[in-house]
Amino acid sequence: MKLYGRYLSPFVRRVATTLNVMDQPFEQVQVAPFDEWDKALSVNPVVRIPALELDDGDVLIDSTTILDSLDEQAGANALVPQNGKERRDVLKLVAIAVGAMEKSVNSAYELRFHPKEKVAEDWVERCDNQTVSALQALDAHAAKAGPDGWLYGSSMTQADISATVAFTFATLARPKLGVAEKAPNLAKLVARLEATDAFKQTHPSA
Ligand SMILES: N[C@@H](CCC(=O)N[C@@H](CS)C(=O)NCC(=O)O)C(=O)O
Repeated sequence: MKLYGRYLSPFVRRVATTLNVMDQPFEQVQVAPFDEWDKALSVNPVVRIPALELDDGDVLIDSTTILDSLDEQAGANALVPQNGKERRDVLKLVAIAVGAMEKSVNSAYELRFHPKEKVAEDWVERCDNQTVSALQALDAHAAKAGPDGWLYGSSMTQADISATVAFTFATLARPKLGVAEKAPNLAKLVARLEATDAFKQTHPSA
């Protein structure tokens, strides 16, 4: 399999980390969508990353779709429960984590693509507040889970992977938010997971 994208993208990173957790070997193909239009377009008509090329040549796009497909292949080892309330609950936590990613990406894009005098400060502030609100909601689950626990249930789910990636991205993209102080329980879970090989190999600084 080939994973197109960079680990600075939280959407790419959650796919890469999931592949590692599932022991699925893959080759990373670096693509910077803002600098390499044609390369990104060659795998995704929306010109975004991630894209995952399967061994049969099929190309999947969008991290949610890719993760759904990996879970389907994993069967009983899927990282989202297959049905019922468990599935709904985990998907809600994942949606909160992905929301945090989207909002910190929005802030970062606003600051990157507008000259300082044209930055919509109120939009950046709203996105930052949404990032913090989402991470604090995950923090409440981490508090209940305790030091060795998981955001949901008794083993790792996609909620833990996506929450960790969202948190680390927010610390890098929006350091002024001080998310480690605002979500201290989540910070402990993140420290635990970022110390494992599956996460170390996909850290944006790796
Ligand atoms: N919903 C998509 C979001 C992907 C996304 O926004 N990727 C960013 C990188 S962080 C990108 O490719 N941005 C380029 C653009 O939007 O033009 C997913 O989950 O994969």
